[in-house]
Amino acid sequence: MDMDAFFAAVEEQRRPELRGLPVVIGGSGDPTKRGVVSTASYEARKYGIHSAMPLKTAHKLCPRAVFLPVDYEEYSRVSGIIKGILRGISPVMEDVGIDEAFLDVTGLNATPEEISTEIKKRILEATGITCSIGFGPNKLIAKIASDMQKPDGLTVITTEQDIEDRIWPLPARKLWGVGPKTEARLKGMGIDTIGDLASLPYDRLSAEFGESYGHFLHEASRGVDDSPLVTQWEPRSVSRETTFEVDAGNWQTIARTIAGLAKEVSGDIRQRGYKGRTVTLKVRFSDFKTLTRAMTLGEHTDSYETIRRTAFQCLQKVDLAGKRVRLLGVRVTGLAH
Ligand code: TTP
Ligand code: MG
Repeated sequence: MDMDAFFAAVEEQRRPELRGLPVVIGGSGDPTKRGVVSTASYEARKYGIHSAMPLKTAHKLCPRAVFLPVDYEEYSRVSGIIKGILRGISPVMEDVGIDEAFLDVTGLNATPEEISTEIKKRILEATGITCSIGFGPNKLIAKIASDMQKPDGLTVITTEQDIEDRIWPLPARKLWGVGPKTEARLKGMGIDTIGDLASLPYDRLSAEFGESYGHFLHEASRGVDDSPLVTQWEPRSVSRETTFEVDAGNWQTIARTIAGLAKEVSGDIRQRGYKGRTVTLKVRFSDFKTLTRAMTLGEHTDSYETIRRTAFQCLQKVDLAGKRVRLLGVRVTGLAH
């Protein structure tokens, strides 16, 4: 989720007379003084005004635009309301910036359209402003999708075919982690789109960009991204983890261990009189690479069966092929009495 023209939208909300006018937020709000544009309303963008442009340039492009100073305090207050709404939809939220967040809605038993409608409705009711939402199998795709139909957009990218049809035609620059320098080098290699990038053999990319970044580009251009949501520390969670004496490669050993951890966790939360809504599985491989997979349930539970089953569903989202596991953990959050 990414808010539309966020600072400008907040200003237009508290000063309705500004609506529909070109509005530019930046610096002290005086375009004759030094300072850059923080953001411009969509009306102002029609004149070519954009973030990071000097205020003076913006003023030249559109002298009749309304220039306002940045009021972080107010934008942070509105941002807090929005993040609270998102957490109410699913507690697995990564807070990315003042107007942006990732939400893990796996297991919410609702369609992207239903979830999106609910989020947009609640945010509009509480703040009067609109946002754009992108759905995807991972953060990389969701982020790109959120930007594809602004403002008040909803873009759902779920299948391989969607990635080929809708992500591949985009300029390579739209890929997270591709900045202007990489873009220029890619152009020199005749690579313009994400699809062009995806068609390059890995060897070519690693020769040009090194193994690590080459690997990233290779995977990202195919829509592959395993990075977990970085959620905030939650004081109320119950977890258990265990490190194997010898790294485990056997699925049965892994499954038995997860079941054992789920049993301990469920016993613990029951004893404390809690029920939880989100189950997170943590897997650390023998190379110390660690990932988490979380699922949020429709209702709170303290049932061993449910926690175990949900942890197993998380396990299904982990690629174990050819890997050995060093550590496993099960955590339950979203606790309520
Ligand atoms: P963005 O989400 O990048 O921009 P936006 O919300 O204004 O517009 P869009 O509809 O395209 O998402 O950034 C969020 C806020 O962060 C933005 O309102 C102002 C601030 N910001 C800056 O202060 N400087 C910058 O260079 C950028 C890009 C944003
Ligand atoms: Mg935004």
